[in-house]
Amino acid sequence: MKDKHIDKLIKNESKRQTSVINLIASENDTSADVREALGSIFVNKYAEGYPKARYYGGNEYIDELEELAKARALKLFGLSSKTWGVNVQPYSGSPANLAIYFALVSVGAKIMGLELTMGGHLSHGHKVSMTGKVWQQVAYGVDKKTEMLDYDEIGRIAQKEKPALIVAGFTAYSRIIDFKKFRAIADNVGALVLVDMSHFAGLVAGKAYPSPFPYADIVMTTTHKTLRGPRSALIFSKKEFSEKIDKVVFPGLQGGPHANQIAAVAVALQEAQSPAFKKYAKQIIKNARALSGELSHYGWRIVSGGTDTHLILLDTQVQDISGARASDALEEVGIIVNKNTIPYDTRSPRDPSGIRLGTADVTTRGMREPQMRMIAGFIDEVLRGIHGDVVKKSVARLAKQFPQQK
Ligand code: DSN
Repeated sequence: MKDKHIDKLIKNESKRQTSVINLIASENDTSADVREALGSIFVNKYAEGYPKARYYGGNEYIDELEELAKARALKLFGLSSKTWGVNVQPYSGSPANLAIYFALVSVGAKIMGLELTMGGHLSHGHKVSMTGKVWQQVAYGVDKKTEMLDYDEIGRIAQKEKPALIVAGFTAYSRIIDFKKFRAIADNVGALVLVDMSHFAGLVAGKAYPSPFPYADIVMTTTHKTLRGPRSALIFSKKEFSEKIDKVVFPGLQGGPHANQIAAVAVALQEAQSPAFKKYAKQIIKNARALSGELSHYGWRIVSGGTDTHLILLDTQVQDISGARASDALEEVGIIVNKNTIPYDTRSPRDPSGIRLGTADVTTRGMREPQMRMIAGFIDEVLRGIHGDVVKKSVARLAKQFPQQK
């Protein structure tokens, strides 16, 4: 690359990524093919509109690309184009959720979503997000004792508040979601069900987690978490809602689609159809359970007592360590996590009581249960403030043994 400064930054970031153990639950390690498509010549092209209805000439290959991406998306989740539509143009998850609400929920109406500090997402109606300013959020929580969803309570809140739309699917909830119960709760009050499967889409694709499609009206997913694609988003919707959603995505909210991003998503969707990806999805969960089990064995408290996904919430406050301190201490030795609130947190989101861990990236790099047990040991030692230098060397050694995808 001629730009030496940017070239250096790319090389430094590449070195950083290969030399750490990345446990950020929303990140993954893309294939070289995904990155090649993302950096392809498609980046040069404007294609406002949809296939065969563009506002610019020269879109024959982009039309083919977008149709292919849509077909692959539907196929991956076993959907018929007769009953489901998919929009592959959203730039990312938050604008995708915004588009869904603008298309289907009247301004000022109620959106019901999991409270942010209990594992929800800003774009599920939180007051600091545009979604909480244009619409009213009705928040639900998790049960204080089990730290899991309490469907009776969610049903009671829905009955009282009569939301127009209920969001299921979260950023820091590690258990199986009963989509059928959400459907029944929504039907009782005439609400729509939006499943935000951004975190577990790859697990659904790999048949390692229940599919929300039989019960949802709309399913949104980002493509870069367990699905292992580039940063982007997809909106699946029952046919009756698709036209409205398409009109909000373009021209309502966005301009020209990022064709290079759509190309990279299409590559990831094809990769996710392979038998190897199914194995991968199952291994992510096995790894998360091994990591969580071993951390419990060392005496750490796992929120809700375990995990059914790629994600683990660890309560660090039980050992009198804040989430921020834990995250910083782990980063010192090359283990990358994020600080996270835990249900009924008494601390602030800037320095909460826990950390969130995820196994999507380390599983891509080929790590299995024995490595998860080693990592649990490293985390335990670092958080207890022992053997920092020794752990740092061990982390570097382990990371070197499991390089990123080529
Ligand atoms: N920021 C993402 C996450 O880390 O879960 C969600 O958008």
